[in-house]
Amino acid sequence: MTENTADHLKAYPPTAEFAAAANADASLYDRAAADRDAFWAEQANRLHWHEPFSRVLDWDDAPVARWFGDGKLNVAYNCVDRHVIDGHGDQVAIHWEGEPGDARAITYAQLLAEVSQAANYLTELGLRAGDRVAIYMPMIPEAIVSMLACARLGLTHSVVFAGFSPSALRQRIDDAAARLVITTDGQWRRGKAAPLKEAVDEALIGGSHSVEHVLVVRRTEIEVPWTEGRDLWWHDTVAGAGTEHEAQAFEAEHPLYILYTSGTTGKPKGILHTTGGYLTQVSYTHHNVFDHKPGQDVYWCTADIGWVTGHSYIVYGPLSNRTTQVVYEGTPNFPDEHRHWQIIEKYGVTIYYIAPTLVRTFMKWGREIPDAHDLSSIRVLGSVGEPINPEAWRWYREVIGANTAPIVDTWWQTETGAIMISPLPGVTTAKPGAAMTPVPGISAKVVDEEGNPVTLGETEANGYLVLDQPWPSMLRGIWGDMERYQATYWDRYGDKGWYFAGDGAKLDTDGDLWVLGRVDDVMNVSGHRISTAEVESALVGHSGVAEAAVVGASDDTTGQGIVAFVILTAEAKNTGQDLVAELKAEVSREISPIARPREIHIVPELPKTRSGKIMRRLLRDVAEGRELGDTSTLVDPNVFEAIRTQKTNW
Ligand code: 6R9
Repeated sequence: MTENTADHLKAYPPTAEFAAAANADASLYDRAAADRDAFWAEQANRLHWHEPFSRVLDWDDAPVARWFGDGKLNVAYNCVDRHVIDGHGDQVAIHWEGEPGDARAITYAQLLAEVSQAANYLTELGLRAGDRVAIYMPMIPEAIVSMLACARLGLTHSVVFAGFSPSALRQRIDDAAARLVITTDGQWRRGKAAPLKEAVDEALIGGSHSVEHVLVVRRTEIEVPWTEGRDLWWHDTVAGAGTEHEAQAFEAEHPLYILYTSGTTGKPKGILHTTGGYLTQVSYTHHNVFDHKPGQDVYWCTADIGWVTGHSYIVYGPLSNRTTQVVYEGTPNFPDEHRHWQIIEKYGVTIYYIAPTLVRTFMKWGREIPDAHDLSSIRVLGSVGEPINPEAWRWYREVIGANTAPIVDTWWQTETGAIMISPLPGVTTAKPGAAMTPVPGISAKVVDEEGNPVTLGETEANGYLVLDQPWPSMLRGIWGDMERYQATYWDRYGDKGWYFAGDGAKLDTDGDLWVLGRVDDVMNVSGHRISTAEVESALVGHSGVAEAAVVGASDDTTGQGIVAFVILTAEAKNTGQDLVAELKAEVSREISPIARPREIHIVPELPKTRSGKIMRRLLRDVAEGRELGDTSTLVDPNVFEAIRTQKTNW
């Protein structure tokens, strides 16, 4: 298969100025390679340990690791108290921006007082270390306060995205046997107050054996159903609790949180993370990958706390590094498409971390929108969640980053807990669309079915991404199902002891790593392995295409045939057959004739999960004319009607 070599040739080295002031330098790689344990011990010692550790890694019980196992620490102390004690109590921790336009600036001293109040009240409720707490809240400060209060008390939180249905919530509450649910009366969505407490009540219908109380923050002031004795208002309870609370130390392997992530099929997996190793790696990566400078930068990660990116790069990583950050409650186009750029201007955001799907949405809306704003404060751009196509990468850098800001394309997963593969700004010469190399201290390989390293010759080599060494923020299991943990991640390369990430990847001739997407998104056409992401990238490279999703549909002759769904840009005229022919030719040109789509459907929308991932499984159902599978995690299940009725099949 020929490759789009032009993309590989144009690389973006750091400027001398950025490199000179960067947190990271190339020696990190050497030091990590020379003595991995010593390197991670050094990173762990960026944190405050109530009791120091003597052993770095214990892998005797593989695949369950113990990192810094005999050390003790308190996560919330590290994220809040420490900064106040060091004299930074007046620094703003959170510039919170509500959807309706209300705003709050919360300093580290105020955050400490609020977390202490919540910790005091949760203790009064009888919650004890090890108990589970479900958090089902929109992006408001109390959500972060709740997470930190749990961490402070050694309670294990399970944050459930507030867009999930009552049945999804119930499943998660039951699986973790949560004793408490923290929620809000409602949440703002495009100017309307949508009920949330009501959804909790629905989830608890028929009684839950585990839930004793529901703690409710008032946000929208809508009416809520109320169960006396069980339900409690935050403002009547937490808000009146004492503002002082002494943090106790917990063992480094004490559970911090469970976060559910959907597997390809079946019941969601409760990914379990612990404290010492997790905090070490989120803190270290946030410092080096985003080049974050405490007291100077204004950081904004636009994820929701319902996803791992919110856990690691809104709450634990940034706060452990004394970050001043923006937290925004709403969507990027409320009240209009200028919202993100207004927020960046208002707070002088310097580091901006989003998903590629958002970049492509901004492209669809048109560059005149960001161009109408002063975005000159931005100095680092981040990408996460899916492969970023070179076209979007270049647009992001040029339009949002003034053609100077480095882009860090960060590969990681709910399971890895923290960033694993990414350029380091100021160090790495980045290539559009490549996650590049594992960060110092992390080891990854691209291997074939049998576990042999893919060999680089004249061309690039494709294979599976594996992690061949344990890492500090790795998951410690699937809650309540250690067999599934073993089977999902470790059996595939069981004899080697490698973690199977479920992603395809390629190494280019420089040995740099490109993540191609989930393995089930890699198509096999006439024996050639072609990534859906590569074809999508080629399609989006055409000026008429705003977004594209590609699936492999079964084909009698070739094994799989490539079926593409595209949304056109506002300017592009749907010239029907001509445009489709042109797009097919474009893919042939950009990748190879073997990647030429069998069918291209022009559609008004693409089906996406609430975290912004395209549901290719459902598109495959459409492409193969099957009944649709489970659509419960879609943002808008009606999107399929639109696709079915409007798709034009050439
Ligand atoms: C953090 C997060 C994990 C899956 C992962 C991969 C995809 C994430 C990526 C990327 C290419 C990147 N993914 N980052 N693919 N380049 N920079 O997204 O976690 O929701 O668990 O998803 O997302 O396929 O396996 P999660």
